[in-house]
Amino acid sequence: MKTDLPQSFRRLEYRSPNYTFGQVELDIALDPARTIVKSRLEVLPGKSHEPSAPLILQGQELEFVSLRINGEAHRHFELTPETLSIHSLPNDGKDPFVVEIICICVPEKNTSLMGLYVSNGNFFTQCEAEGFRKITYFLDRPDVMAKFRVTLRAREAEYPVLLANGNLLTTEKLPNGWHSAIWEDPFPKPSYLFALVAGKLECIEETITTSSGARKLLQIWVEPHDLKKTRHAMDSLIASIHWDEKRYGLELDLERFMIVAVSDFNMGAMENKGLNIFNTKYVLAQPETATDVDFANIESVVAHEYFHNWTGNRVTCQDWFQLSLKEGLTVFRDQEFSADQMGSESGRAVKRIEDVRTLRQLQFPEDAGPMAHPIRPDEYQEINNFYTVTVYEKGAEVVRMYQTLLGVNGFRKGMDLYFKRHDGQAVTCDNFLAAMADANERDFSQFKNWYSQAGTPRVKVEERYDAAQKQYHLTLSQSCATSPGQPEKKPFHIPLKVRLLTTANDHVEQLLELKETKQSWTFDNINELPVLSINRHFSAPINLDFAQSEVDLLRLFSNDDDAFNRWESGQKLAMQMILENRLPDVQLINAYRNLLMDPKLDSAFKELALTLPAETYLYEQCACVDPEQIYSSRRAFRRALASGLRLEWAALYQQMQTPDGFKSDAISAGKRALKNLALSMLLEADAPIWSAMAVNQYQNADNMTDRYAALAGLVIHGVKAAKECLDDFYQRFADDPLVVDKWFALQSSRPPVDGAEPTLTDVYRLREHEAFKMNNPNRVRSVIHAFCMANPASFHQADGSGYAFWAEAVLALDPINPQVAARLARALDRWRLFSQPYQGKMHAYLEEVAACKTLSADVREVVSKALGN
Ligand code: B3K
Ligand code: ZN
Repeated sequence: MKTDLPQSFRRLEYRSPNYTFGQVELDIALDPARTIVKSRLEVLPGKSHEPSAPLILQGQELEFVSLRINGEAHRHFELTPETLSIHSLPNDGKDPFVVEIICICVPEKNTSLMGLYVSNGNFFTQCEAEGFRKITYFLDRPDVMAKFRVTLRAREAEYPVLLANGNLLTTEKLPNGWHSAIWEDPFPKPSYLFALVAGKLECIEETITTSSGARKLLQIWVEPHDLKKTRHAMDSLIASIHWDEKRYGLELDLERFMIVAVSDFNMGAMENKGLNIFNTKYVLAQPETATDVDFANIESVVAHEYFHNWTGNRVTCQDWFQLSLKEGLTVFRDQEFSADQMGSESGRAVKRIEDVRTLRQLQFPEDAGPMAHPIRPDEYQEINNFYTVTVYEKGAEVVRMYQTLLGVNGFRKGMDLYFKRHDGQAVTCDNFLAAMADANERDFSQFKNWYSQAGTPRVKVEERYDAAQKQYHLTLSQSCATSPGQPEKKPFHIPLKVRLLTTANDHVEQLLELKETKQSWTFDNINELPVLSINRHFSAPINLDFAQSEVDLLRLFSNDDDAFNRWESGQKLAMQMILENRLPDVQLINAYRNLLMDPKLDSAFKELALTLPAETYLYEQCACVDPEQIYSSRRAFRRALASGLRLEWAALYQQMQTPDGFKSDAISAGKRALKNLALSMLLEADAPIWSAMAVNQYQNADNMTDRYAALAGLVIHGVKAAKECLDDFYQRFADDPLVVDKWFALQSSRPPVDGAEPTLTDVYRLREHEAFKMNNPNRVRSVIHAFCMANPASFHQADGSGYAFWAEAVLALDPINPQVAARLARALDRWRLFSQPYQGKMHAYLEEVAACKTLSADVREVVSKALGN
């Protein structure tokens, strides 16, 4: 009987496979309308093989042509839309046998961008998590690791370049204008790391020598007109390779490493073995077209994908529930890499602050909402929905906590043991934890709760100072709200860095390990009432419940030697005042002034310290969100900062100029960030006075950071000249899709402006623009996602118009690209947190989407979980 209930996959139902593969040979004749895939699979019985078990291969949207076993046509099989089940295997499948399959797929019709597809006339693949099954029938699961040899064939005039994983063995000219290339990957890999690329591409290349003295060829492949924008990505790749050798002793294991850029891509990039495929957004950069943030993102995504070569590819995941094993660890590695590239201690703090901001803005809401899941989920309906900020960013925080508990050297010992034990294997998060524990002889049994429990823990702080005994008593208690399917939580193992700040400056930082529900510590020889600095450097991903006085917070904001906590205290002060609808008082304005004018502090740090907590983070502090109230209270606070410090902003705007031509280093980027904040603050305070200066910056900038910041200032502050500059911007950059994306995104993410028409009116207009394309994910994200997910003040309208737009967009996108639609579907996750009429309207539109009978599994899971079904 067919049931309409969605299928759930459960972690505890993992079974090792009945069969596995030895050598895999693929022969792929590429044609957009009809690609013929021939596979030859050496099948072996799996470790726990059940005799006479059928061989069940996954396959989707394939046209089956033929099946042979050991060279003979085989007729004992069954086809469903998802599987090919083969019965009557030679000797009940107890001995190795060879399966040969021929099937056909249609890349030009593939708009989901999973499997084999066409973009700008070239072929690309995306196989993680389950895209390989759209190319051929296979054991498409990460614990089946096989050696691949791939023959690619295509018409040479249209597809002169043919790339696949590993090393190029031969190329050959074929009859009728076709040619072929044979690639072999020496390392066994799961199917999700398979990749091929074919088309009219060119590359820049470099040869480098790695630590063992081996020569390696590095290539970055792009469309010919983009070659001039690849230098930064190449430099980032070289820096990543050297960093991994130095920090972890991990060397590049292939003779050749390639990155290819594609403009139609569901996410940022993909770590296919030796053939990384990237969204153009994370490869192409030149100062004229990319901002400082783009440059930094490219560096970190290039590093991330490269680091996967060891953490993900050499050691991979047993099943998809273990995704954080590779993603959390690799994000941690790329964060550490980027921090090291900053070149200074305060630069490291800047990177840490940025990462924590992301965590709080995106992951904390997820962890408190209907899609909350542990970093190692227990259940999913569609794995693509679990490439989440929890698995990635909270996963990285969990890895960071090992390093906090063990020290950098202890962590390295754990990594060494992990590779020694598991190189070439598909393993679990438990294996990683065991390596960390065993290498350091530590008991991490309680630490496992970070893998099994969702939700952001809350740590309550109580303090008491005993002047007579010169003792300071600290009591910490932890709790964690319930999560879907998790009514009770066990206590977490929480590392907290603390320091007691005194005038004598005589207490040093300590690491406390909170393991009980409630635990106390006594500090002796404390000669005066100290100010507590806790969770320094954000040593644990928690919320603090600590009624620290505003006087103490101000002291920390002005003096804490931990730059992260200095920033943190300022954020807390601002947050409290905004939530209470207060404006900054004289003391706070003075503290901001001192910080801004302190010559010892990094400009980038100053910019972060003066940036207010995001609206979505403020929402999470409320029992019942009134989005308009939060927006106006935050905006009023900002306006007060702008006008209270207008002399300083004007002075900084001049001081932070970088007149000697564009430089991309962190110091120069920090100056630009602070200068552009100053510009935005001046416009906030007195737009009519400063708009000419902003227009001037827009017109004369020699780099995109400055040009875009000026344009954004004009648009956001509703300056009349904005329209003309927006038109000019489009004209200038109309042939550069990544810049056109910025143009769209800026307009879609504009907050409400007094007297101007609502942003949504613009968004409807943008959707009709000649350059808008519903099947290009970057373009869709720059218009639709930017409005629904990065513009809370315009999205949440009391008349529900934003939600109506959302529902229509989700339903329109779903048949084209379920992954991109499902991401958008999550915009209403937190509906229960809102006041009326917002809450009721969101609920109604969620129901409307859920009522659609033909939803993809991706969107179905998101909306049904949001509705609590
Ligand atoms: N591993 C890929 C993400 C694949 C997403 C599939 N839906 C990129 C990364 O994390 O490096
Ligand atoms: Zn990754």
